[in-house]
Amino acid sequence: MQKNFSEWFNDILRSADIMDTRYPVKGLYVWLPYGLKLRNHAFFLLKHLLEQKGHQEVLFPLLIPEDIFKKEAEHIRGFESQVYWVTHGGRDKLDVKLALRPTSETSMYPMFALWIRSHADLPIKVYQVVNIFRCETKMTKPLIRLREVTTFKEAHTAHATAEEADAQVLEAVKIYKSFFDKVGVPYVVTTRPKWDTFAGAKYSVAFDTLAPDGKTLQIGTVHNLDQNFAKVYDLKFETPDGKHKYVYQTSYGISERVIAAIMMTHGDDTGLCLPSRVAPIQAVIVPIPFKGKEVPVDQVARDVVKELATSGVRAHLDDRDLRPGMKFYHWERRGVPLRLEIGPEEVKKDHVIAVRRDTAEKLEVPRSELVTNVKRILDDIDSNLHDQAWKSFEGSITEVSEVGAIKKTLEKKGGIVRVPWCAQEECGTSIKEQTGADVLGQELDGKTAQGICPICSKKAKAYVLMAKPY
Ligand code: 5CA
Ligand code: ZN
Repeated sequence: MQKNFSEWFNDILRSADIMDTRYPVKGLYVWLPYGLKLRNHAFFLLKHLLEQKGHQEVLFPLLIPEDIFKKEAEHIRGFESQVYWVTHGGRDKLDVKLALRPTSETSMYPMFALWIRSHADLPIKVYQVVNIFRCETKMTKPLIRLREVTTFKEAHTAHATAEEADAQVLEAVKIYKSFFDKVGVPYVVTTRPKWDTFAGAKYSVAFDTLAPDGKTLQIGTVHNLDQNFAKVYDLKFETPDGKHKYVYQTSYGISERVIAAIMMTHGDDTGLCLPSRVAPIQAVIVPIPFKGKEVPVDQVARDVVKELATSGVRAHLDDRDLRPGMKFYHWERRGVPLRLEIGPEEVKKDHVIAVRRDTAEKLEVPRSELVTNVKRILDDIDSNLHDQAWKSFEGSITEVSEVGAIKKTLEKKGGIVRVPWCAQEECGTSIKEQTGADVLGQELDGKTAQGICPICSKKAKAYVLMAKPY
């Protein structure tokens, strides 16, 4: 899988019923039922975490009038080359072209201006999960680089002070960390260099994980927008002492790229291996009938499914007329975390055989303790997947302090290199140019730097992380 990651990924999308990639428009793909369930479970977790921290869900229109879209100069410079335009309504040319949102700052903030009157209206913390359109020029890839991002969770906030906006960035980082932790996807968090900051933001913080081929994948970003958008969209509020001030804003987003991250982080040569928290089916029950003993086996299998389902486990009975071995393979490929086998022997002994997808371990579970045991094993699978993924992720971060070694490490081993840096932008761009690798940024909670900058030989003030990104 490491060697042929791309092939593995494309293969598994179809054979595990995640997506059909044959839609006749570049960068657009079709979600299949099983994949869509996986997506829904993952985004349900994320929405729940946001709601717990006071974010409220909203839903804005897809179309943005050109004049409004073009108000924030930096933002436009960043997105202009990627915007799809609606120019006609039927046969008639529109007076004002309409942009298909590439992200929603410019559709939301004019409305925020109408909502915000006084300090009592702040903070605003909203989010939506929508489709966005970006005419990406880099090679498109299902789930990873789309032209229609179908699942764009974007949060937008407005605050009275700069400090509150900074604090909001940290809250967002914390929310994203717990989300990625829940699905066992390891990450580094960095402040992006100036040249890679979101269009219109003061600074951007990003989460990156690793693909099996050694390239990094940006799986989420948090931006401090400062007053940049507030000034052009006139987002003012009245302070308690009657002054009028612009608000401070943040925005942060995660897309279905995280589904790709979940798939590639835990998958293996057999197929997917899904954390139970997001698995569409958490336990699949496979009856192993023997001639003449079908009746009790089928009955027990039905009872087991019912018992699990009523106690909140997503259980599925595979009673198709196929050999058990075929069924095993079918569900292993789709990453179902736990398989329960029931044959005549199990009926007689009043237990079931549980087989873990992550370790292939076989366990006997007494019927009397079925539900508690299944739930415990599922939790155990999730924490095992999490720990395994972090272990291998940490092993792919290499400390390097010379230009030659940075290049060599990224070529031979891939992954991420941690480089001491003087904190001057010129040295950052120079490392990038000399190595051909990208600077992810400065680690958010990085250790104090030691050593010297590989470019200017001055004492290091920080570490930068570098990699070859997707
Ligand atoms: N308005 C801000 C915050 S919501 C924004 O648009 N940020 S972003 O451009 O960085 O996008 C947020 C996340 O969406 C990225 O970190 C990346 O994981 C994902 N993303 C961006 N573009 C694509 C794309 N073309 N296909 C799939 N995922 C994407
Ligand atoms: Zn330097």
